[in-house]
Amino acid sequence: MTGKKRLFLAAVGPPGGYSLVTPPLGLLYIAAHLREHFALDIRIINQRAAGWTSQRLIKEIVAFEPHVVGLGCMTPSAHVLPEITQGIRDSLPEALMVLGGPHISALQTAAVAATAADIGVVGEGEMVMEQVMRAYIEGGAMDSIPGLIRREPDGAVVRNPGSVPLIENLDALPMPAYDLIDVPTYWRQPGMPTIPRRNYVSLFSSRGCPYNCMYCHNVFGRGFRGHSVERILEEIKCAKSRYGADEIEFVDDCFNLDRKRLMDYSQRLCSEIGPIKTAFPNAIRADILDDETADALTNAGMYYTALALESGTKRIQKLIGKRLDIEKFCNATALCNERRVFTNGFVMLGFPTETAREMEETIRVAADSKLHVASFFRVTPFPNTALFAYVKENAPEKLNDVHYNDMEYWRVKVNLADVEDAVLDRYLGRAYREFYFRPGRIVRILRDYPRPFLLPAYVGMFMKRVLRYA
Ligand code: B12
Ligand code: SF4
Repeated sequence: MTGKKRLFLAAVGPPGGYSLVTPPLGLLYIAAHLREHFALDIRIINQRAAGWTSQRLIKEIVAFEPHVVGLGCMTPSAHVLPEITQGIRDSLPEALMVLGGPHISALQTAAVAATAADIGVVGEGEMVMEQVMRAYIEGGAMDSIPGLIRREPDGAVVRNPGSVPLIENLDALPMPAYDLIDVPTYWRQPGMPTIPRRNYVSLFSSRGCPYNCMYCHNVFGRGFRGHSVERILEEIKCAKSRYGADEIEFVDDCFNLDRKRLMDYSQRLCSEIGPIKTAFPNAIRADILDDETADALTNAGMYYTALALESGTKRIQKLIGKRLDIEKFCNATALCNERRVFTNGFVMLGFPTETAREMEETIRVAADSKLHVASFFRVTPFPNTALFAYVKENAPEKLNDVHYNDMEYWRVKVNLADVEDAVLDRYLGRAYREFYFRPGRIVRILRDYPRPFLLPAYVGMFMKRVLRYA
């Protein structure tokens, strides 16, 4: 085959409901890598950012007449994959259709079999997509690509033996292809921090996490691999100069795991570029944040961070494999509070075997901490996690209530805990009331919320959430 090939990459996610939108970093990394190796005409669409229905997405893909279509998605959006892949197949019978992303990594062959796609990629996509494109363009065999999921001529979906090694040197990957999306589109949409209108670019500065939380999807393995400080600074310079961003947002699994990298980064950012507004809606593990690293990050521009508590009891921390030091967590909230860094806590209620008393303790720890705001989630087991395996083995009947087709995850009614459904509901409501109805907290929110003039909208949103459970 000769000439430029057309590649359409889409992050699948129907609009509506729980519609947070962030740049599709996975696709941006893949596109950047592929165009270094092949002559390609690439189009990238984030379905939710575009606000397109599945039918509209199919129409746009078909109109582009791609040789290869790559679709990525998370499990709560996967229910639209059969319709989308069939729609593409009907109009473009020759196109090679590849699926990837967290949902395919979780459900693997079953995820591909449920669709009309040809191929599925588990885990990191850059190297495998390179091999797939090479085989497609040069006429090579897909069955020799290690770990690739593929549909055989008789329709059976199989997985090739072997697995693809993780990318050790992340800096060898080109910078995510932000030039292929309209960056300001993301500034106007609700993102991860509950702070609207931020001119930001997302960075994924490391892959992999050594912790072992039982509800987590291990997309990037347990070994921590970081981009160099040099590379992070290069991405920040580019975000500022090419896209006009004045803020960055780290969405790593654990940015502060490598203390030396963190300290070097903060020091060099300040001396070589200057501090930049920085949000960590993910990426900071609270019990390894100390005075020195909190200072370094604040000096470098950190003004917002999420800190995940999940449970306030030692027993549940051990059970779920997070093993967070609760005292150090509380200390980290105080460190951020002293530095006026707005903190958002993530808390989960309803772990398997969790008792009412343990939920009370978790709510107390969160409410007594110096977190500014918090979200209390109902524990939901996702396939191919240790949590899912645990529930399947110990209380399989509880999985009957789990469905993933609803983006409004707070409507999911699963209850894995050792309490009646009504009791879990009550605690979810009580958590918000106990957390928010404290004068000290309200004063701190008013003092530190990064966009004071947008605070009424924020408060309204949270009140709705409280009332939903009340
Ligand atoms: C930012 C983020 C979000 C953003 C949107 C992310 C986005 N733009 O895609 C928002 C806030 C909307 C979000 C929401 C949710 N998220 Co989220 N999120 C993340 C986070 C923190 C970073 C994503 C990211 O940018 N990663 C960096 C890029 C480089 O990685 P990547 O996207 O996975 O892409 C690589 C591979 O997956 C693959 N790949 C990806 N797409 C494609 C496509 C093709 C064709 C191919 C071949 C390969 C491929 O190659 C890429 C490069 O190596 C991840 C954690 C993580 N470690 O990734 C969780 C994560 C993706 N989220 C997760 C979950 C559970 C959720 C929620 C369900 C949470 C909730 N309870 O509501 C919702 C679901 C929303 C929905 N309706 O689908 C899980 C995924 C579980 C699953 N089975 O799908 C993750 C992995 C967290 C975890 N460790 O468990 N999330
Ligand atoms: S700390 Fe985060 S990324 Fe690491 S295992 Fe736990 S949930 Fe997953």
